[in-house]
Amino acid sequence: MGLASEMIKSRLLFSTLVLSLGTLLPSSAADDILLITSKELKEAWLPYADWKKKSGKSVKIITTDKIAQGYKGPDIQEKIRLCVREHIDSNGTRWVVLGGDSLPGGKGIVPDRDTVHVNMWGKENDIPTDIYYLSPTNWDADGDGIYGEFKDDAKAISYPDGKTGLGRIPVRTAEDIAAYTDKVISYESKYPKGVFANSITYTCAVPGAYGKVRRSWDDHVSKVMKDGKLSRYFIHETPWDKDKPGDFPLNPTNLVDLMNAKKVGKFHIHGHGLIQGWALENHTMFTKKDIAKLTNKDAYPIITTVSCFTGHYDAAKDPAITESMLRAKDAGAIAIVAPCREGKPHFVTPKTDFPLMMKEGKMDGTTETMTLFWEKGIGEKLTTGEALMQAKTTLTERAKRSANFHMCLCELNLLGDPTIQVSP
Ligand SMILES: [Ca+2]
Ligand SMILES: [Ca+2]
Repeated sequence: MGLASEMIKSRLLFSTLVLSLGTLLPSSAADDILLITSKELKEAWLPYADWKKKSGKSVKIITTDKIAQGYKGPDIQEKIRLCVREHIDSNGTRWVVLGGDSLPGGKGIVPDRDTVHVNMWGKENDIPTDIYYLSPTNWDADGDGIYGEFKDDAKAISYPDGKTGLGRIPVRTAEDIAAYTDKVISYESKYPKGVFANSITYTCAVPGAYGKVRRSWDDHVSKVMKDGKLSRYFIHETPWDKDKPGDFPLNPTNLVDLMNAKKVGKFHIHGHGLIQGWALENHTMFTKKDIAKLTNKDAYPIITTVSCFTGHYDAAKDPAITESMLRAKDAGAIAIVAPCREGKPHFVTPKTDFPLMMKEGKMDGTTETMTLFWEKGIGEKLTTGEALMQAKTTLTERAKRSANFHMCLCELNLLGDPTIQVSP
């Protein structure tokens, strides 16, 4: 046996050893972060990966065409799921970043998995469900190619276990990635201390929702933000009212000023919305033209919002307002939890729960998910991706019992970096 074959033999032995020890190795040998993107955008993600490595997290970037070649499945989404699971199970992956936007019909940079849900308007076939990618099971128990059917696929649906953080950064170009990476580096190295870190503003443009929005803070988030500064920016009440209650209107100009003042690091935006914006007071709408007025460099808030369609990242029409907030250079937001479609109040028993929401402020599934996101993220010092996944873990039992909650867990995606702290 020659020297070369001896070397090959010992290398083989070594790789077998590494493979078998894979799960026991320290995190430096694991892929802490798995980032999935297209072949074209891989290079643009390298500075992001370098930054994460500097802060002690190992990163593996894998492209969708490598995944398409390396895994077996009926479509690219199933192959992505298998790839993600392999990394979680064998390489110790703790965060999964879907590094690109999606388009209808399994297209886009990192296509989403559409799941089917029956809503009050009939069948809705296309709820983009990023948690599918964490699932050990394939969400199509009856094998009909329709995913996530509440009854027929129940055996193959699994919700996040909270151990792996997941998020999608819905970028389209190398410029988007560079702008977003700058914001991540700023967030992790120059996070404003003091009032920005300790402030949360709840905006509410729908009087019928005041009750549950109040209780989100009073009964929950206030418990983990003990010295936190709360502001309620409701149509009929703000801390900035002068002569009479509500005379400081909840409109785009005032919201832009509030973000530019760099004094609030956490927002919950409650009210109606469309793909292009948040509906505010007096039929005004916060849109891309307002984002152009943002100058909140180095003070990027995290936002949760229940407003319909604001998280509709997977549409042919692009960008959604949340995408504009994330892609904005030197301005906007760092992470957003938003509904991709109607964002309706989800209840297990709507008949009795809905009146309770109106009367006592009982929180619906959407408001509860976002409240849990803040509670866990702040209280347990989690990253955004971990906080949202753990919120969903908490609601799993209800999702198994109720098609409404099943939809709730599917339609609320994290847009933004899942590896950053909710409260640095
Ligand atoms: Ca099915
Ligand atoms: Ca999009």
